[in-house]
Amino acid sequence: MPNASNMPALTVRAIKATPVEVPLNFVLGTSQQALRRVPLLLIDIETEEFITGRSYLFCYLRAAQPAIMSLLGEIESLTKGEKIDPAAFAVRLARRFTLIGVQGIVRMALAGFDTACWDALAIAAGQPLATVLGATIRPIPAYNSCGMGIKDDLGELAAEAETLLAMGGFRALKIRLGYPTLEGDIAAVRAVRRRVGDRIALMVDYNQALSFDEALARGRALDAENIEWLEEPIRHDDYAGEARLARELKVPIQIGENFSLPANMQMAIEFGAADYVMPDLERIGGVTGWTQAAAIAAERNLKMSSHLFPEVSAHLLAATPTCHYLEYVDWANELLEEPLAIVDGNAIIPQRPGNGMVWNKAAVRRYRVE
Ligand code: SMN
Ligand code: MG
Repeated sequence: MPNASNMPALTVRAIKATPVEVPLNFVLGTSQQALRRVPLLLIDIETEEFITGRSYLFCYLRAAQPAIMSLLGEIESLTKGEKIDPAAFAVRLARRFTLIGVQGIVRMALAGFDTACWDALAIAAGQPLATVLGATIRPIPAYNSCGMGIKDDLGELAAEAETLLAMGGFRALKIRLGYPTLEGDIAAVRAVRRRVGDRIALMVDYNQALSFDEALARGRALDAENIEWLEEPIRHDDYAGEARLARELKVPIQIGENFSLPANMQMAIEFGAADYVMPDLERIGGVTGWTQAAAIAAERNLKMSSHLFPEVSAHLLAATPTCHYLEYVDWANELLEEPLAIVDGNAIIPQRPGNGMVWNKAAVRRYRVE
């Protein structure tokens, strides 16, 4: 992991946060909720050296946007005038937020700040983020995670699968499960499989919908369906339950979008709760947290994928020894001057300095919320 002491010196001048809400091109019908629009928070860290670092957060709820903005204001007052050093900031800010706790929206604000700091450093170094992290730029295998929500009409689901695969030559996609019955889940998987053929990897995601017994029954049925992974079948923090499922089932258990900081991932791994892991940039602790998580996964030889934030995650997966799959979503495309490109099912890491994200001002104006 590079350290900021041998990186260009940059000084925090201001943190700007812009709340937007973007409509999704494909409704995301999870077992918990159908997402039609997503509230994002665009972050710009301005420096005395006139370099700006960028990141964005997914706020889940509109109500979380002003709360996270307010926390970023607090982070600004704690770092203004200081030299950007993400590892040192992480330690100092964690101490400053110990009493409220560094989970939930506090964690998201800290991760957004960390990620934008790394962008500024990489821009100042004149290198893509992946290169600054010591990686060689290469295409990153991706699956299309847009849409594929729970649908009454399985013909429509199969048709959506075809559309999504064609978007960038994808060879993998994720189906949201948690239909009222086991038979409903299997029917959905088979409808998609029949349409896309045997060579496409299909992941399935329950978003924590099942009890342990239901998960065991549905997992056994899925064992026969050639599934790439079974994601969050039960409560995300029931590590003992997930470990039993991982032992009983052939289909690999995938968790990680709810790991809050690398320590949480470490604990899950010690339980044997996961065959694969997929940390989320804003929950694992930004670029700093991700690189620590990648080292933990490498030590255990566990395949590691990403959750959302494909633009930054592509760089991070290039620097992840056990890199598995990038989760592709198109949510930020309209907001970016140059959206992440997918070619033959791989994410193409841009050669531009930094993480490559520059806001499209007209789109930001269009989707800005107050
Ligand atoms: C997911 C969770 C929350 C928002 C969007 C998508 C889902 C995933 O669990 O893994 O893509
Ligand atoms: Mg998921």
